[in-house]
Amino acid sequence: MFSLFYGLWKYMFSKMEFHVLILGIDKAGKTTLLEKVKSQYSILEGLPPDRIVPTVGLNIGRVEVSNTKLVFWDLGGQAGLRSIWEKYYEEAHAVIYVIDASCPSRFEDSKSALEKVLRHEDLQGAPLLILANKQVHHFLLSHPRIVLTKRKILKMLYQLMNLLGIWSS
Ligand SMILES: Nc1nc2c(ncn2[C@@H]2O[C@H](COP(=O)(O)OP(=O)(O)O)[C@@H](O)[C@H]2O)c(=O)[nH]1
Ligand SMILES: [Mg+2]
Repeated sequence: MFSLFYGLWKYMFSKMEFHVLILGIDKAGKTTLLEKVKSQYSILEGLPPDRIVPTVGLNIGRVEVSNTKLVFWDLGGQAGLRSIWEKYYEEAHAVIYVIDASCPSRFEDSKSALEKVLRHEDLQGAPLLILANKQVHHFLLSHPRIVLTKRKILKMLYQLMNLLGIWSS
């Protein structure tokens, strides 16, 4: 009887946990995005942009938003590392696909990597959020800077929570 009540109590009060994959080709801005989300939502400081190095394995970020645990998996995007992505698909609840909007010469590479992601059977039905990163306004072109503002991060997480069915718009 105790275990029945304990199970029910755990079910009612444990926080839901979702796994979110951050994918995209190298240098799209995936790790920068993760660090921004971390600095916004956890007590741990995110890494400043100048201390972010190319990702070889996996970066993990855990945050709590509105009583929900979000676990972000940021994977390396170099061509030789993309075959690892699919190992995470089965356990992923959603995908954020990051594109470097300031680099048209790599759009084709980014597109074909995304098409491969979309074709994979383990991701069928999983929500996809595409982030066109590094959109710099023309008046900022002479002073490129990180444009992932707090407002944009909040908007992105809001959309993600909607896609996951946690909030409805
Ligand atoms: N201007 C600008 N640069 C960015 C932005 N996000 C990332 N970067 C830069 O793009 C480079 C690659 O970023 P990184 O997060 O390592 O990309 P990843 O390989 O996809 O993880 C770094 O020099 C970042 O500082 C952004 O929103 N605006
Ligand atoms: Mg990275």
